[in-house]
Amino acid sequence: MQLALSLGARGLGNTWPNPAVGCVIVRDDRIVGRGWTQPGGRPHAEVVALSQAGAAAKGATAYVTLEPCSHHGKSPPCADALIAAGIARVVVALTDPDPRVDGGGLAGLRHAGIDVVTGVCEDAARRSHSGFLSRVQQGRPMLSQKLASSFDGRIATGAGESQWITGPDARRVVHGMRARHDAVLIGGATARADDPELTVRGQGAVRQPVRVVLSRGLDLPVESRLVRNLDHAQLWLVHGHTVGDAKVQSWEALGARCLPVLGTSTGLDVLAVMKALAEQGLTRVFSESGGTLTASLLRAGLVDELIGFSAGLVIGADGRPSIGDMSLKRLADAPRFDLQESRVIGGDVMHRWVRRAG
Ligand code: AOF
Ligand code: ZN
Repeated sequence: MQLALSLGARGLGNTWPNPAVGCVIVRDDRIVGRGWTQPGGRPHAEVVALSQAGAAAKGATAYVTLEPCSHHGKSPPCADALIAAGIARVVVALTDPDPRVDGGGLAGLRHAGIDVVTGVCEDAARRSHSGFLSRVQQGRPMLSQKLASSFDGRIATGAGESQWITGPDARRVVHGMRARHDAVLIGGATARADDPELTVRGQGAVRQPVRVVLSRGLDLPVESRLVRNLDHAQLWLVHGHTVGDAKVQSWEALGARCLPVLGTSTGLDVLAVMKALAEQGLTRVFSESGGTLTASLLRAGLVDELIGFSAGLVIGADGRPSIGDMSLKRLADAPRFDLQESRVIGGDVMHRWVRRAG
């Protein structure tokens, strides 16, 4: 199952709206098939592993990180394919909460006389599938928030200079993280200040994450780097309902997709934004937002993971903070995170934190 999990993880960022599943088929203590969900979400992992195993699948055990599907969707059900191939035993990490499956795959396998075991490496599978689980069960994608700041938590000087605070090694790691998410998100202020490209570079061939920019008034410069790569990296602009049709149409003519959501006095309703992104199929979003948007996301309880890169320079209180005003009075109301990982990367330190439940 651990091998199946690591194979499945190869698909992270590439399979949305589907989960990134892994599958290993073992016969007489030999691996005869390995598969993972393919880019765009199909073929499913089991289909890939079964086709590799061929006739050797007969009497074999299949290890799958998510319950095999039972619905007639865009491809025939994997549970049926496992049955037809003569698999004798199926070991599953986690039940698929998709209402079209939700136990139906396990029931079908058992009904066909297959020995089914569930809950193997379930916690690891829950972590690996957290984006898909969040989309299906909460109607929003999982959100990782990246912060790259000075020792004292600043992301720019008071005059706005921000390039570069962390070193090239940390920035390379960030590109790898972008690649394992479905989308990269920033606010209009960061788009205007940094003019970022937000693509994945230096990681070999990958499906480029969708670039999502939040701008209530859709007031972004047309001559930005974001519009230069529209042929291979999508650009979605989330804006308020009050933006005029002409503005929307001019961005769509450039190749961007515009998504209207509820606005607030200061920006956009960030929960509505996340729901809109999940409706479009996104499961894993990597936020590289600046201080104001980051504070809104945290305040709304939408940040599942915090990834902080801290550099050995000090900017001081007149610099721009990585997290803006949260208007917190009581520590009890502060969002709490638990440390998952800490690593030295080049001259910087990376800390990865996961939101504490409850
Ligand atoms: C599997 N193996 O590798 C994946 C599964 O739109 P479809 O027909 O491709 O079905 C998508 C659903 O299938 C998705 O919502 C999830 O429930 C399941 N994904 N299932 O057996 C896989 N990726
Ligand atoms: Zn399937």
